[in-house]
Amino acid sequence: MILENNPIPIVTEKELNFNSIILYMDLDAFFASVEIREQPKLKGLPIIIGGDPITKRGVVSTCSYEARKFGIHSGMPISQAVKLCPEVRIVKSTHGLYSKVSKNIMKIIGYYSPKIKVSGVDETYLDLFDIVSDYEEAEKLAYELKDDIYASEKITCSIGLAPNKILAKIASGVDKPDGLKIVKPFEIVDFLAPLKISIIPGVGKKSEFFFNKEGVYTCGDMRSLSLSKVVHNWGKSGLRLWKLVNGYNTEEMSDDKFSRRDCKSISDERTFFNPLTKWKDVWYYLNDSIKTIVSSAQKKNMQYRTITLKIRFRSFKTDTRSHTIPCYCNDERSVSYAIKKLLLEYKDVKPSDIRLIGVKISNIRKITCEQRTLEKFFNK
Ligand code: DCP
Ligand code: MG
Repeated sequence: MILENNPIPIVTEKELNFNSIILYMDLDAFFASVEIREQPKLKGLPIIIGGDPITKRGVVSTCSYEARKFGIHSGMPISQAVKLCPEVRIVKSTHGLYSKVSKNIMKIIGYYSPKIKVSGVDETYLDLFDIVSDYEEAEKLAYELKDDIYASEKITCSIGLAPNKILAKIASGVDKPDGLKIVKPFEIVDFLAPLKISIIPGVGKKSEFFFNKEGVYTCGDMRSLSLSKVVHNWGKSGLRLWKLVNGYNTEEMSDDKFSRRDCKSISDERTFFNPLTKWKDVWYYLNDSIKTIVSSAQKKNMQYRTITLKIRFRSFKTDTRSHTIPCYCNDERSVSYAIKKLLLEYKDVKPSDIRLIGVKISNIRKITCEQRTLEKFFNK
């Protein structure tokens, strides 16, 4: 039974703990940003993506932030949007391009954490628990991610950093576009208090109406209600919201179905159609592969521990040998050393029997800002 004067009833141990740092990324006006990138003359104009520019039929997929100032939004009939802003430009959508951009961006994000949950074409959650040690590091990582995305696709995104997925998503929306908002565990209550109750995912128009009827407009209003009233009026879902606005962790660990993305290797291969006669020549091509891989990893700020040598013989038999070093590295010397060591195992083979050689680095992780600073310091 819940007592009126009991301030924190039925809050479990788990709900008092925040162990993770979650990053939520959402691209800004995604389809519109891609179209503006493709046609820079559209920059700064109110534009709509979707429907037919000639007949002005269909619905708005999305619109630029300039168009949003007129009250235009996704899902609105284009006829209505044109009434709100007669000079609005209507741009037909090019879906193939959006999915290509989305895939590229998700690949970049995958380099930052193996724990990634893509939740839509332009949005993703990353669990940074194993990657950073505090919010300061998480902030640096978030800025790097924003820069990487912009450098690659010339579009901006907004990021929320918070102890759980719900809060990270809410945070990402408050400084849009090109925003970065951090909500640390002890800031949750003050952060949520002025925000409309409908900001919480799952609170739709209907529930908002019922909350408003009871005088609950903001998260702060919800917080000021007694728990017994909340539970009496709105049952379990009310209790969940009450806990959220009071700064408890309402997310079960089992909710965090992050998939582990193991797109974590970089490789390079060379095929010799004409047989090589000397080991010196084999090494020349291997060295070239090593240089290509190391430079690609350095550009992506990746470190690695496992180095693999692949050899395919003229008989098409393929051999791979790997070497894992005790600590992460990202220099040419370590890869070269490991490959030389692995190559020694083939010293009795005739170079002319080799059809293909390949080098792969795996067991990869993104270098955090702190590690990079340390490396720079030691390499001075
Ligand atoms: N989209 C759509 N129809 C909708 C909503 C969205 O086709 N009713 C498409 C177009 C959007 C993309 O999905 O560009 C991503 O949706 P978002 O809700 O993230 O909206 P935007 O990225 O466009 O804008 P924001 O800056 O608010 O994230
Ligand atoms: Mg978006």
